[in-house]
Amino acid sequence: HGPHWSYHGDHEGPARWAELDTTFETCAKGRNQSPVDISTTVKAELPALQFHYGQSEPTIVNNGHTVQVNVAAGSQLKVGEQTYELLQFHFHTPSEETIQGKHLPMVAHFVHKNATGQLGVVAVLFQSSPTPKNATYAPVFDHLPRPGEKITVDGLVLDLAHLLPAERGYYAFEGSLTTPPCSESVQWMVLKKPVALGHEQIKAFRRLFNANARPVQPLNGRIIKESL
Ligand code: SG4
Ligand code: ZN
Repeated sequence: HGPHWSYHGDHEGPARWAELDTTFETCAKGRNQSPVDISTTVKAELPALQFHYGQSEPTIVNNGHTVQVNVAAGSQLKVGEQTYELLQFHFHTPSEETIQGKHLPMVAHFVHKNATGQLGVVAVLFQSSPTPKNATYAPVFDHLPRPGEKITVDGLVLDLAHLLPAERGYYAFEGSLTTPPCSESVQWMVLKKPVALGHEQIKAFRRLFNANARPVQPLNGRIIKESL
């Protein structure tokens, strides 16, 4: 682990990340940073997102910045010629990416890597549902670890494919990690259709992380493509 950074305060907050360590300088100098606001888009014939997700007995980790769910190897995402392997997913509240300037209450980022080591992140936005629980996400939200804790639950199996919305329309753009070291060349795919997450589940996450979202970053001429 490197230097300490956080989402709050004048010393370690997002505006200071680049000053905390030389390896974090991209957080300030990068021209293709994430997250971004999604408002002006260009409609384009984007390749379909083909999720070949399986089931996994996950490990749930609280790394102090988020709750992250590490999944077993073997779940893939195919986009055009690219094949990505799913590594993990994790959460932010409110959503890091905004739609027409507005945050959703939460987002999950599904982090994938291709054979050349390039990252592709799929964002699943959450809206709050009056129903207390989304059953598919319940295995995670019923076992939220405390900071520094790592949990595996015997017999707990996540059906990864069901974590995604049925509709696969998406926005695509180039970006970065939204945390230090803010490395670029990350391919971002934001699913347009939000998933309903139970208000109790959102509350449970917010008890751990009051807010863990980096502010939106300038597009600097980047174009956001939107699937037809
Ligand atoms: C979260 O802090 C994850 O726990 C990190 O995962 C992740 O970094 C980081 O977010 C940035 O990812 O989709 N928000 S993001 O841009 O995946 C990486 C780990 O530290 C490298 C493994
Ligand atoms: Zn993230």
